[in-house]
Amino acid sequence: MTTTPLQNDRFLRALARQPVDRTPVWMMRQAGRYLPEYRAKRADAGSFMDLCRNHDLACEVTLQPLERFPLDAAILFSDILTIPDAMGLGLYFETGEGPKFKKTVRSQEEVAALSVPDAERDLDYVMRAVSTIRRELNGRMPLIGFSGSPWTLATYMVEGGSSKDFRHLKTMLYDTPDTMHQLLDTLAHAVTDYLNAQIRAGAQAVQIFDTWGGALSTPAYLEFSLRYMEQIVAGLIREHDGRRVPVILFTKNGGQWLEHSACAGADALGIDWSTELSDARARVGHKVALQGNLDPNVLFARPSAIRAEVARVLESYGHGPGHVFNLGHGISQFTNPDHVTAFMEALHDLSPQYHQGIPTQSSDAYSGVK
Ligand code: 1CP
Repeated sequence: MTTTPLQNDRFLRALARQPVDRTPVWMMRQAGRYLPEYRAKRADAGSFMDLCRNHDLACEVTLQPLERFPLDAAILFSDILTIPDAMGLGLYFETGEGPKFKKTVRSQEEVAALSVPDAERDLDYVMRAVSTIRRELNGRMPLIGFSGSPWTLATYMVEGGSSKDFRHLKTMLYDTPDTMHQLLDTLAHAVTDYLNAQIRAGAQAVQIFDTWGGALSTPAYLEFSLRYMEQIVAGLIREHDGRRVPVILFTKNGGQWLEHSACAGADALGIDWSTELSDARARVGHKVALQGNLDPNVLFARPSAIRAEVARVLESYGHGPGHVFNLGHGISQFTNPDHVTAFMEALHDLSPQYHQGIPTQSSDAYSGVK
């Protein structure tokens, strides 16, 4: 694997709460259907999973948004549902619909029959994509690897796809919590192995997506979601190639639990746009960096409105290091790419003032990420 020095390390520095010249940015689903070049590649490939399984194509679509916009990180083009697929559940996507599984996991017997995939063997296409992207990036910027949280993966495995009410999942949680725990423990082992394999293949930071953690009560979030993310974080490779590999936890609609999430051992918390950054920063103190967040639907508005909202988000975090700007949750397929350009321009104009007067090249401050 390449050990080319990083030309742009703003993202890693911000995650380590070290000074930067401007606020780094990446977008959730930055490679996706809003880009005509993505739609063309996807049509060539045949299906979304065909794109993911072909490491050259996965690499090409990962790099597409980086050619258009001055982003500070690449994110692996893949999906969180690769793990349940590797467990034999049979992932498929029907046009215009979300993900679906041929098999579901609902009984104690079905949970007991699951085994943890060997990430390097059963998910080798993901690892090949990671190493290909890393090679092609050639040190331009860092690569983010990712996984779903055990709880979020369980929602899809138990329901057999996306769900509005999590009927089968909540039945399992309240009727047979031991079975639920067994499933989550198996998934926590799978996610740990999977993320460590991505790190060995070249991922320079990893994010755990807990998209459905916000569907839980407070005690259930702590017991069924956060606890397993904590277990994963404790098992992750935290330094690779002489550099810290930061971990970001993102619980959608998890703003009310930040004090708890900040103690899970991660370097940073992703927060969705419904949580105010000023409030989040005051609550987590110096424990973690914060990644967040512009309502992606702001991009439907005119450039002046986009700029005003970027200004508001920057002001909400305020001065000093520890902020990664993120557009989430998920850029809409109907977004005009020119509006993304307007967003980037606003951020590049407005963010440097929040970092002025803070030295960026102190060797002491830099040593943490090397
Ligand atoms: O081309 C297409 O139609 C496929 C749409 C698509 C894309 C572009 C899916 C199906 N997944 C992805 C890529 C993807 N998924 C990335 C790529 C990296 C990037 O460029 O940002 C990432 C990080 C994910 C992660 C993912 N998949 C999550 C967690 C983040 C989130 O959105 O909350 C979840 C929940 C999934 C499941 C999934 N896969 C695809 C869809 C449409 C969904 C969501 C289904 C649902 O809402 O339940």
